[in-house]
Amino acid sequence: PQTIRLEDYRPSDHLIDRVDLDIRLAPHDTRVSATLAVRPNPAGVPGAPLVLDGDELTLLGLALDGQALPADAFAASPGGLTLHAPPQRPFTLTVETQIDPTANTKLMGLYRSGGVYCTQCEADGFRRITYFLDRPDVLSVYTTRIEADREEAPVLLGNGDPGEAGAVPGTGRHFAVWHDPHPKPAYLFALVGGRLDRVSAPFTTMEGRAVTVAVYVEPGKGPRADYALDAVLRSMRWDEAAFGRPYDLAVFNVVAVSDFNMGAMENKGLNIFNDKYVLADPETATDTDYANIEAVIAHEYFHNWSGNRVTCRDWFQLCLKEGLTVFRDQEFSSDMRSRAVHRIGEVRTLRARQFPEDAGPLAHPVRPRAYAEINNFYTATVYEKGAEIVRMIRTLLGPAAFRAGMDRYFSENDGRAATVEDFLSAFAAESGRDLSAFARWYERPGTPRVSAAGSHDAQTGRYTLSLRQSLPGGDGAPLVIPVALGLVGAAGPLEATCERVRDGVFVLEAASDTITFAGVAEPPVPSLFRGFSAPVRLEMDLGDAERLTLLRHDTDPFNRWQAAQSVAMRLILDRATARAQEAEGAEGAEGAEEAGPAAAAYAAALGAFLDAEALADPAFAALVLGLPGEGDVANEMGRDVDPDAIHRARQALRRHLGRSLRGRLDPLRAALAPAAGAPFSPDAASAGRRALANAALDLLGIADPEAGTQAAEAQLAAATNMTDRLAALSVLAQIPGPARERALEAFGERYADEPLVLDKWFALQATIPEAGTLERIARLRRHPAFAMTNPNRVRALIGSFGLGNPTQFARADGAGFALLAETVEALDRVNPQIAAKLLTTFGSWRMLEPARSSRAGEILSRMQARPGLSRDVTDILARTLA
Ligand code: HT7
Ligand code: ZN
Repeated sequence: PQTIRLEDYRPSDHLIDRVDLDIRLAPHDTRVSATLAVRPNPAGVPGAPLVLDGDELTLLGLALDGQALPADAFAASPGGLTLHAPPQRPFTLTVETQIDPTANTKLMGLYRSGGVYCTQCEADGFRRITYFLDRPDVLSVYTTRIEADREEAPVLLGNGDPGEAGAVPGTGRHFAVWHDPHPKPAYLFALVGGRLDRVSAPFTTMEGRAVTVAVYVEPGKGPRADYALDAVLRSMRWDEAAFGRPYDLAVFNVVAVSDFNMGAMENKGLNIFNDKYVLADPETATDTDYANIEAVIAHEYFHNWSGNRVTCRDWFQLCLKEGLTVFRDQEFSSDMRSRAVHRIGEVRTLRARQFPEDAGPLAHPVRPRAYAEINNFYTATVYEKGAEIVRMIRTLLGPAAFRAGMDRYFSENDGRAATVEDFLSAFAAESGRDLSAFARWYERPGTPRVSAAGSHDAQTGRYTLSLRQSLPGGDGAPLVIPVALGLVGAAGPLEATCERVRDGVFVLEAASDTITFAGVAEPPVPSLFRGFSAPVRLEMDLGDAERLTLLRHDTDPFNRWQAAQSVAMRLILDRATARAQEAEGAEGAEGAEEAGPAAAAYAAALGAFLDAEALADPAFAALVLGLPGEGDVANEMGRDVDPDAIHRARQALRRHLGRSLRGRLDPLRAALAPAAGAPFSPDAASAGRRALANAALDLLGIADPEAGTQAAEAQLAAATNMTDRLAALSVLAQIPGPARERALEAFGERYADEPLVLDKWFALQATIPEAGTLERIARLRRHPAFAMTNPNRVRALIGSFGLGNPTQFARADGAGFALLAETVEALDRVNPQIAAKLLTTFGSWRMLEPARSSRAGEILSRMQARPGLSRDVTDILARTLA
């Protein structure tokens, strides 16, 4: 496939100021009439042909200034339309196309989901509706007339504000006109037509504008949209308070559809959502679902400024809107919930998704320099590492200069298609700082390592800390790394001074540097990268006792959690590598799991922590109790990974922890249980109590499977909400036997008509770390609710297997790889974007021990030899195998 490069960017030769669309919806034969007000771009090449993008379009008519064009004046194909010699003045072009929304299983452009017409135009879906300059730096004012059968689609929605609407006499059809006064790129275009229920609420902006906010869902599901509606209202108020950004239209509509390639889409005034991120009630949604809905609603709403009012010049600047908007939604969620708990969650996601991406063959800079298929660049690196870069800017500049820089960025670029340079220059102007070295964060792939070493001089009371940064494959120029830090003593935080530390932050700008603290009376434990102040890997030779001092006494909750994680990580790694060396002999030897003093000290520290703090902050306590995931351990190893050895080692530590804490688990669960008859609330405090109670149940399940089974069965029977029900089912799913099979079957029957709940059921079963899981998946693929055409189902059953079941996905016999590969090949014919995403589960294949990695390599190479693969899959395959 053709490679598109950042360095080749040049402005469009033409601009389109206005777009008038007339879209007549019909299941197989939708007609689109587009009238485009075109003019030559003064910044383009004079006399250039007009080259419009298209994708699978059928051209029915073409006129210039109302006159049909002679056949030799243009060339048209399903993939594009070229006017050889367009006028050198403004003109109108009217294009008629025909499309089939029902046949559109790629879910890009105009398609039908559960009988509802909807669109997805980012990144390049608008060209599947009509021929267009489908690039983000061509901004137009859109007026859209939508027409449909009134029975089939009583609700007709478009971008902007509603205008004229009414019947088309004598046809059973009706129409609605929508006008969006804000110029926008085509990727923000949207329409919806269908039978939908609506919940709504009024909102008045800080400027006094009256707005009607509405959420549209499948008929009968209105009550499940209340939480999402409330989340919109809270997002609107928060963006005013935190960033001074008001809403700018009379309506803000959100529509939930069941077939959607990603989470949601920020189309101007008409956000379209995967229904997973809208629908919630206690019976069907977990606390995680509620939190995700709040976050995704906020994210899409915040795009109204960071993405829509200020858009991207080209797709290389994707992080400009996505990284910034993730940062904004993370801040919102932190304000709505516990900041410390949320930060830990953000970092867990970053380490689980972005770090492996950055360490493998799909690594790329936050601002990539080249792509073959842009849809493959909606990645954890662009989104999550992009957000970390914004957070580092705030840490470096401080909150006041950061806010001033954001204000300047929005006002200088309002209505423009901007670049990363525009973003940085706003902060440079407000702070007076040169950010050119900092800009390297956008250009460098890979996770930097920072190694630290300290020494204490008891006589002078000085503590010297040396820091060294490295980035494998980098050009040597150092990154600018904010290191939030402090010193902790045996009995609590130490008051020490260092003139190079301002507001608790030292900025590491050189390859290595040394700083000295004065007034340090005792040997301190350094607490580095507090709050995870930079997306790096920290290497420091701290002992377990020092780490457990941080768990007890650090003032920074993130590093308290990190301390417990680091101790657990070392214990698992030691055991996993010892086991791998011992080879097969240790298999299943549960009796041989004598813990050793280090594991005992770890468990004792967690016990003391629980006694002192569990009930004061249950959400935080639940996180401290959690061990690093098997994927985290694999990433830490980096090479020769044997997932079975990691699994056994982690299970052994879990079991040891559970047995050590056994006496505390039942009282803890009892203390956290809600009062009888108390109503369910999804708020963070209630969710935190459920999280800790369920962490205790999980430990009970591994420490004492019999008692765990009984407790889980009782919880499953008595639960009043999906969080507790699913947690109980998850515990049972880990314990082979009839109780598990009974519970799974009953759950499947109970929720047979609830696809979003069945997704949890599919995912749970796909992640059972047992050899029989492959057979189970084969059975579930034949389940009536499973469909290759629905991305949520595929992600739940197959994606969860690839991402969440390392021992079975990376089975030594290659059967797990084969299952993934077969699914990717079949899916590629239906929905290449989702097929390519699924294929990225192979991203860490080179980290595996030689036998497993050669199996994976063979399977990938075999797939590469198949003819007819999509560009999406071809691109991921080529990069994965490179
Ligand atoms: N900006 C949105 C991206 C998106 C998307 C991209 C490719 C294919 C389908 C898609 N659906 C949504 C989502 C967001 O980050 O807000
Ligand atoms: Zn986004």
